[in-house]
Amino acid sequence: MSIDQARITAGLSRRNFVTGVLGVAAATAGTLALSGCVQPKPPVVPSNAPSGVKPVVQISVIDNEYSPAEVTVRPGDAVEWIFEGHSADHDVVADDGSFVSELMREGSYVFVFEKAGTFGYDCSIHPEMRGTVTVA
Ligand SMILES: [Cu+2]
Repeated sequence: MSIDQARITAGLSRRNFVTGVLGVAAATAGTLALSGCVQPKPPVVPSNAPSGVKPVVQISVIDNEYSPAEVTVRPGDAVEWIFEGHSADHDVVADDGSFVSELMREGSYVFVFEKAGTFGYDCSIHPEMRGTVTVA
């Protein structure tokens, strides 16, 4: 190996080292930023719907939104979320933990709302996915 080649090799490995350190620092900062605002997901609440129940409203869970995002039902009505996003798993997590689905890419989750009120929910992976079920 000539002296020039040795210098080039040393320069390259130093650059790789710096890039590596910066990469670790960026990854650490990213983890800290995430853990700062994302709450741990509450426990999954299995569907409380009797078999054969007919949902009054169906909400599509797609990448990356609930459609429609706002629905209104009556006490005792069943709401069904149909998972049909193709690029990511999603779930339905009530702000108060009263209904919480598994992370899914297909399938559905049905929940019967007995109590009146306004129930906000989001996706544990994509906090920008927001929805509201109003029971009145
Ligand atoms: Cu999601």
